Amino acid sequence: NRTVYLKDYQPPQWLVDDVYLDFALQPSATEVISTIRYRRNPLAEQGDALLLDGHDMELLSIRLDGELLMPERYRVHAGGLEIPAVPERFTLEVTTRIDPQGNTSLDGLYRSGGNYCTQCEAQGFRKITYYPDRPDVMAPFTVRMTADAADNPVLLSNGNPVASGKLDDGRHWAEWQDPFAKPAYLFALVAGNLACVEDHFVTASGRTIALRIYTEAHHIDQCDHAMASLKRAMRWDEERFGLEYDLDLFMLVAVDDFNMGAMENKGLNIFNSQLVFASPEIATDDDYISIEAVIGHEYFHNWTGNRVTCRDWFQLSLKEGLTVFRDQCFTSDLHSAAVKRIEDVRLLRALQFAEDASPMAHPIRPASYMEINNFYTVTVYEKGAEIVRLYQTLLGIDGFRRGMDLYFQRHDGQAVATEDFLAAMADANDADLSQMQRWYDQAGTPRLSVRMEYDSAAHRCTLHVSQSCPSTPEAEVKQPFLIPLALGLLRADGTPLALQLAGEAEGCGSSRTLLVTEAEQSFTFVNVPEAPVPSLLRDFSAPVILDYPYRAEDDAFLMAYDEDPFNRWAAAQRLAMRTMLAMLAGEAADVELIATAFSRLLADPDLDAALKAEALMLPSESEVADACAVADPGHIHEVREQLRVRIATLLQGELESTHAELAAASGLDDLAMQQRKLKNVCLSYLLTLKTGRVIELAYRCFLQAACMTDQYAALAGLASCDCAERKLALSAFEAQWQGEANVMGKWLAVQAGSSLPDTLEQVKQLLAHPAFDLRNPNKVRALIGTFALRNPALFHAIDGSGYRFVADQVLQLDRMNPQVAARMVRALMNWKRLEPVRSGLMRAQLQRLSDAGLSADVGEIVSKSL
Ligand code: B3K
Ligand code: ZN
Repeated sequence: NRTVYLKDYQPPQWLVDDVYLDFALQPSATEVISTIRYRRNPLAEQGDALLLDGHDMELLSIRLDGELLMPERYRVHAGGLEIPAVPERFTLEVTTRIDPQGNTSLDGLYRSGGNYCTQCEAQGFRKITYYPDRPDVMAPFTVRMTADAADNPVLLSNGNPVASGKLDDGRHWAEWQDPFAKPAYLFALVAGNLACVEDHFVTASGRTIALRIYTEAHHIDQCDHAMASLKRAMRWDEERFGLEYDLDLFMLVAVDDFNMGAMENKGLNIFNSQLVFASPEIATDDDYISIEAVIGHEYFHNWTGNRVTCRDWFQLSLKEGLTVFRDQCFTSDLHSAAVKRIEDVRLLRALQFAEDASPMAHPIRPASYMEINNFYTVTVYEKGAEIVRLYQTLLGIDGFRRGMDLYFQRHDGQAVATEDFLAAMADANDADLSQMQRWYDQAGTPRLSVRMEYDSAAHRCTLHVSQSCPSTPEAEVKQPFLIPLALGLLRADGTPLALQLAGEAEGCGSSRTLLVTEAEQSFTFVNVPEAPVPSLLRDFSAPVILDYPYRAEDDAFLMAYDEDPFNRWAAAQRLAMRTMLAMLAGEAADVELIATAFSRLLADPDLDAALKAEALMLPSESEVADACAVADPGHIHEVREQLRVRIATLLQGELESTHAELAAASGLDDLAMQQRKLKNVCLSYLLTLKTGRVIELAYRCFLQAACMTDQYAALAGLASCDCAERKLALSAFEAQWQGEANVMGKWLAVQAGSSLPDTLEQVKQLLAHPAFDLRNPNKVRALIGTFALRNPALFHAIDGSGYRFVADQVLQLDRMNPQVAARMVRALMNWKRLEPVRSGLMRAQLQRLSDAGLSADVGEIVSKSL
């Protein structure tokens, strides 16, 4: 398979004036006529050949300016179509035949639940017609479709409906026009039997926008939360960024078969139904928050992605990092900012830091790829969002806004590169941000080491800061990054010190941000009356690993007194990590200290319930594995469980009383959600005791649950207990929810995530259960994905059974859906980091895969891992 390089970028040879698409929709044989006006790009190299992308289609005919081309006038090869001689300007009419029903890759035009839908990002449009399928070719689209009227009463595409009508053969047609020039990856078509909820939004300038959510009729009453979220997102983008919606109609369609979360097609977002449907009975509090966040995310893409798009796919983070940052701010403004920050950082540390340390490590702007779909990663998305956040940390909220305003002023309607974003931020603020470029070009997680030196005679405190970054596939040696280091200094009584750097006239504030720009630097604070405890990297001011020689007592102290809620959480995580690493090394671990610190947190009247819950959740097994030079996943699981049992034993009384006090939390407001979160963390600790009494408690919670949050938490807890109540709860849940596909996904996931020894056997049996379907990505993620990626103890079984199972599934899946298979195969990437026995077993499965015929998607990951 071919590697594509950023350095080889060339502007497009041909530009498109407009696109007219005509679809004759039939499940297994859809004919597409594309009529496209091309003109030579004056800025590109000369040459008379027209090269178009396209595959997986049957080519029926080509007309150039009306003339039918005989086969000797063009060449069709594996990746596309070449017409050696074309004039300066011409109209090309291409007719292709495609098979939506047979399209199991869910990329291009396919069928879901008997309806037609599309997914074109990144390169699905080339499976619909021949086209220069690259984001820097932008054009206005007009789309006409005809379909059987009884099966497909609803016919949708981007933009505005312009005409429709009936035909005599039971078919009907509709025509849509999108006035905004767009790349082909934003094209969408939906046709089928769909119900619709309708609402409207009045923009800041007074325009009324029609809002429609389409779904199968029996889900129509589960769309209220999605609609309310959409309206909140529209309002928020106006208020925070001055950005208004630009068409008169905004449509959102929910489908069950979808490779990712959702897609921002212009005016016609298509969503995985999991991220639309909600009611307290079927969706957890976390689901509610993610639905709101993803609806926001796709809506925000209308400006960051659609109006200003990417020049090429190496620039993916230009739209994704920025849009994730925007959706993070949206959630943070609407709910608890501290909790949102903690959850985002938890995810970044658990998944992105691991990716940075894996064979697939890449910068947020990769320099090369084999399969672009493999680069929709936590690095491009979540680390990308952290890098956008750096601008805001450096420039302030207002400075960041000035940069955004300039970015849109300069680039509206263009396809641009990450350098253009950097330049807009710098120019709007008259700032030199050139060092920021390194965050785009260098992969790896920098380590920031800080050492403190206190001079008691001079009352000076010096922080010696150094940064380093490990080698990653793209580069051995790294240049220093620009790292904002937010910090405070605490006195022994827990109060903050006023911070005054040497050379400054007076102290100002108790929190400030130092700029680390070099490999080694020192910062001296004066008027420091006693040796302080530093609170470093407040609010996670940069995506780095902090290294400071904190003692366990310092962590317990910061947990209790830090002004920065994020750092109270970070101290709790560090204390827990330290305890687990000591246990792993067979050293004495001070469990009393951590239990006392947790107990103090639980009793703190000033701390909200969600922050308590976050602090009580120990770092995950994979985070512990990342902290070990060589990981033994079995031992890590044992140690983490042991620590949970010991904490639960010491705090049983408090956990029970907190659980009881919060039992009545009801409703969907933030307070109730926070209380349920803490309540269920308490329950999960209590369940580690596995006594009849706690099992009974959990089963009662399951039976009496008034919402999915509580029902699911109790079920997930029981799923890891070998008891009669486990079976009862699982079958009751199944009986109650067999009609709700997405809820059955949760039922599969709790079983795949169970720590009971026969979990793999259960998972294998569930493959044959009617609730499972290998063609449905949600079900694959729920069952196979949970086992492979979120159940390290059993996935890493010492006999290699977990690895073999996942490799088996990847092989099967790869034949139908390479994108989903490529997600699963990532579980097998990190054999080099494991102890020798598992390492060999995992590598053998990779080798076995490599010897089989693989898709480009899976092939890239396997070859880079071996
Ligand atoms: N832009 C899409 C992701 C497309 C993934 C293609 N393999 C969803 C999003 O990030 O908003
Ligand atoms: Zn996105």
